Amino acid sequence: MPQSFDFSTPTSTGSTPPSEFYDGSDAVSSYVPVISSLSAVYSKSALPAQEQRWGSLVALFRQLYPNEDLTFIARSPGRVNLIGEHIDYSLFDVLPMAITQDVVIAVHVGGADGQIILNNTDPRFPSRIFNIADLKDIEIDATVHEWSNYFLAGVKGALSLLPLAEIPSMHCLIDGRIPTGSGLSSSSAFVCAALLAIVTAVKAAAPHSESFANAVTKSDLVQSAVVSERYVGVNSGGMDQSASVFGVPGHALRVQFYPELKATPVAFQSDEFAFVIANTLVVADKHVTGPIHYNLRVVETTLAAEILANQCGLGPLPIRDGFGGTLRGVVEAFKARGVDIPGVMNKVNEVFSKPEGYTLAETAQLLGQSEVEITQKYMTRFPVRFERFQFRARALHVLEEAERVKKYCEMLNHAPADHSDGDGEEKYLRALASLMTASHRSCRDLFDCSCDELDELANLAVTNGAYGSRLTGAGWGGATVSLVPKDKAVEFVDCLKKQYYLKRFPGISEDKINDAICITEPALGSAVLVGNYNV
Ligand code: NG1
Repeated sequence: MPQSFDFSTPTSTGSTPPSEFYDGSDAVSSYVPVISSLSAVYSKSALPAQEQRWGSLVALFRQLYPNEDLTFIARSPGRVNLIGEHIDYSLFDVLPMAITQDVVIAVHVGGADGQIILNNTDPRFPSRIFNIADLKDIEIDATVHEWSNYFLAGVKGALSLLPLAEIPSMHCLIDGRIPTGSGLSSSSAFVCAALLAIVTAVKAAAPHSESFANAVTKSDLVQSAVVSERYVGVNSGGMDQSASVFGVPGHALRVQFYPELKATPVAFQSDEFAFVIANTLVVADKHVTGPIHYNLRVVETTLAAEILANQCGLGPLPIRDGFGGTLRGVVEAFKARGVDIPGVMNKVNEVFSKPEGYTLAETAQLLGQSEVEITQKYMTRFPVRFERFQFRARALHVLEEAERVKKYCEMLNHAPADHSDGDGEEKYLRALASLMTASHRSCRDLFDCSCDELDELANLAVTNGAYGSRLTGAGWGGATVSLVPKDKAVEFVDCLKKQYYLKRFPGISEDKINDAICITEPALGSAVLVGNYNV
């Protein structure tokens, strides 16, 4: 018999939800919070719309599964990356934050049919049914663009985390509110939510067993989600999953991958600014364009690292996730030999002296390996298409961007003492934001991951009063993030509406524009919501 879902018990009085799940220590090793109130997830301003949305979700769930209890709802958010683009897979720190937009999965656990049933609130994604017995060795066909693949990636992750556990029947309704291809990590949020839903279902089905599900930490979820997402065809880094799972309200997250995964919440020292996300509405689907964009950049940076190690006699580099060496490995090896970052940059310029880039044959020569060997090692699981590798530009972007992240974090940690003076605060924010603008330029000129629309939005942002602006996420479309004075944020959004959206897309609806551009705040990461019903 269906039970009611209780969203009440608001406890928040400020504009952001209470950081009750962050005790000021390491945000990584703890468990995903189980909560009973939406006010623990969403800020006061976001709450009314979210209550309505969740209410509709529960109503639809009951319509679809009239005789089934709603056991729990798993939720994982998207993220915006403030700075540190395309450097996570080289194992350098990045600084994302979780956002309000998320993927939620309402689940009934424990039917007798041995099935996972997936329904989606979005009619573009038709229902899917899987027999759990067939999922043990399921192969995901990454060449087919199929929405349920992201859930299956979660199944793979759960089976690797809990190899001895039985997945129970799960009847699900999924609602995703992160626009796909917007650079806000809809795919990772989906994989994280699916993985969390499955692990939670395992636990709900056997609450008293000594199941490993009781021991799955946030860190386990992240590491498993990163590996799982690769089944969908992207050679992903770990930033998105980290932000989605570890997010802390009111904080950015400094995510470190070296020497091991660590996420440190970073508070903002000023409340005189806001972040505005603006979607270009150019869909950047890295699962489709991987071979010429994302996966190719992973290959270029990996080969650049291997070549530097070979040419500079650094010896074999530690291998990232069974794939290859990293530029972080190169920096560490040079550091051990007394060479600093400017020194490493000089080496990059020396070793990669050809401005036109490198053919596969030239790459083979620099690496001392055959073309076949290189193709097999680096370009077979995730195929790429290229004419020449641009090792110098890609490596310089990575090294410079990593330095910008360091500076940005230092600035966040040590705000100037003269905050009371308005000028001091503005100067501070401008300096912070100038790192973001420099990051955009580097993404555009060195990493070649921008596009005309992103450049236009970033420029419009600065001419309309933003302190700084940059593309966020993988690029080639998707969104920008701008740091703007708080008291001008609403006016700023209006200007971009007129100067970008209404100009480029005449006749675009108000709703579409409002979905595309928003003032955002750092939100809570993954959570499981349990109402006053029988778990
Ligand atoms: P998007 O495509 O914006 O979700 C991708 C990667 C990140 C990171 C950024 C670039 C995945 C799942 N996400 O993010 O790890 O490399 O590009 O900084 O591959």
